[in-house]
Amino acid sequence: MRSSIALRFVLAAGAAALLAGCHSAPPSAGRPGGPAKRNSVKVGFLVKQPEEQWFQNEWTFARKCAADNHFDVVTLGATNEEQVLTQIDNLGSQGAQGFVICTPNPKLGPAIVARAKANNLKVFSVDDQFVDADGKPLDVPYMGISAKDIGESCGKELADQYKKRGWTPQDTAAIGVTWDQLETAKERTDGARRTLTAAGFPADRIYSAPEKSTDVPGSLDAATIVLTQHPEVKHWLIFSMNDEGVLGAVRAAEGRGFGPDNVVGVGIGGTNTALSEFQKPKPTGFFATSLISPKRHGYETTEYMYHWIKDGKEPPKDTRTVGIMVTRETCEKVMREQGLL
Ligand code: FCA
Repeated sequence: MRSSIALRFVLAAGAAALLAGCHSAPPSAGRPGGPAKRNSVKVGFLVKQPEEQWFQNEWTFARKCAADNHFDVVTLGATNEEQVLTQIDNLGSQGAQGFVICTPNPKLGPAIVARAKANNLKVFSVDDQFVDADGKPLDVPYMGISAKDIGESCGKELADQYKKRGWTPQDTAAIGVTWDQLETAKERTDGARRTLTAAGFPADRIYSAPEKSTDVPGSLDAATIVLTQHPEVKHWLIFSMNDEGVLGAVRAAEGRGFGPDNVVGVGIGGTNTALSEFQKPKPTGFFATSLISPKRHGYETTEYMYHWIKDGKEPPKDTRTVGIMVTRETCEKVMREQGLL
């Protein structure tokens, strides 16, 4: 419990620092004889959780895109409605012409679109899709992960390990750390549940652990409740919407004496978060993750916005990116192949 509070404090302090220092422009790309001339395009990149590695990676690739194309990008944290609307006004008054955003709440979509229009800014949504009051997706360009397929691949990986290890339904259960209020999150965990049960794992042995925040402490708290309720379980399978959701549950299980021999966690995310877990001297219960692409979600979305502003070329309406399952053995190699290292 105490470590959970300490972790929350560190994360909150990190988030505050990021929010405070978030106005950044990319360095000019160098060329012999001096920096390349910047053009007048300025793009914002707003994210809902600036302390999360995924979003920092998106920013890194957004900045790279701006440096490569000699325009300005402004990376901003916007964790609630007030911040989102204020940041949009800020971008407008700074002379930006558009922004990419992972909204803190998809239902803010209509308000974001209205505020962008008032400031004469184009909008591209990334990761979490805008919805209207009835939950219907808005007609705004979007790039997200193929949430259903990726979730299903996590369930398949868990089922394969469950069978390979010869575990039985009597002494095995699964924890699904869930965040059902977000469609892309629900699609992922529903997908994992579906393939796990289709492979023969009993549905009534899959326990939901709804988290109160989508970070490691939120997942740790949610998973602890399930672990406490089921002291009879000997082996645990763990899935969630992202690596943080799986890591929190793996840490909670470790706190109760479960290690890599009796825990299999399969995350979604990859990159630095998973890699640092895989690079620990000894394996942990965090067994695998579906590596998704902050490069596509950061670089490509920013590039779409750039061409929309500069050349009037509208971005595709709906782009879904794939995941690649990686483990301790393959993560670094695949990251290298994908241009992530
Ligand atoms: C959502 C999640 C992030 C990441 C992204 C692709 O925004 O909150 O962790 O998985 O989708």
